[in-house]
Amino acid sequence: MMDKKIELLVEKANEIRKLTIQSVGKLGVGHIGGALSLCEVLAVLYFEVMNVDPEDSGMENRDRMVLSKGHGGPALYAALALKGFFPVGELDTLNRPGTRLPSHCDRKLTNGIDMSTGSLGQGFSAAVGMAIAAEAEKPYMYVYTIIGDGESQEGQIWEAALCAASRKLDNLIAFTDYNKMQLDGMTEEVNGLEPLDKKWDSFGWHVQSVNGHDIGEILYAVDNAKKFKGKPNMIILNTIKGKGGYFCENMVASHNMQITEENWRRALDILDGKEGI
Ligand SMILES: Cc1ncc(C[n+]2csc(CCOP(=O)(O)OP(=O)(O)O)c2C)c(N)n1
Ligand SMILES: [Mg+2]
Repeated sequence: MMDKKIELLVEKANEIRKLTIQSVGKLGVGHIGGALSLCEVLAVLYFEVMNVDPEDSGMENRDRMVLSKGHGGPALYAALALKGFFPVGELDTLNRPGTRLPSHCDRKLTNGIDMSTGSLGQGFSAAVGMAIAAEAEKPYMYVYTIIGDGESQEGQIWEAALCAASRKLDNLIAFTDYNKMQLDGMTEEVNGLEPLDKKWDSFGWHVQSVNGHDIGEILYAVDNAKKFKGKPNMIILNTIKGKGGYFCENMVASHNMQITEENWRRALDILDGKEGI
């Protein structure tokens, strides 16, 4: 029998996935692939792990989260809305004029967003900076951050990685969304990262590698990371770009694609078990 906690988180990930497909689908275009690979980790972070309070989104002692691959914003917005940071109905304003939910994260616009991101590499550096500040002032706080695999080709990622390791930032828990695809191709063909786990290890990080769509594995890895002292943590999430969207799953073209009404409505039916693929 599935553990009750895991069952609930699987359900949350499913809700995040459906709301992401719906909001990007209603807009008709967007970064659907790299949003859908994040649903499970966001469910774990926002519905189990992180100390955040939607009633007091600026609370001093909250954990911080930086979605460094800021184009995954739509999935993060779905998680924040479900958590209660703003009404779920507001997701329908995604990336429209006057919205508080632009396609890339903006901390000045959106309740619950800790860092503005979109320029690849920068969010990760900001997260390292937050962890340095937290270490000095708030030893109980954790900083979580998610980078992409294509994003990992940025030199800035590795500068920040060096800094975090040299300062032994064990309050930093980073994830790589290792969906093996970037904007215009397979990551290994564009500028390969393998062996990715060994690279992080040799940079002085505590590394774990899990199935990024398995809630139990993610939970276990975060728990391990919290117990580990003396090194920053990298959890490599082996994921599938476009996971759960029949029209975009495992497709490079899912990076930023047009979506028809039939696409998104049918995808929701399939996820609800009303129809086969
Ligand atoms: C500095 C910088 N260069 C280029 C881009 C354009 N860009 C946005 S997403 C992306 C691909 C990122 O790939 P990956 O990190 O694998 O994310 P995924 O698409 O898998 O979510 C690129 C090149 C950017 N946002 N910032
Ligand atoms: Mg990728």
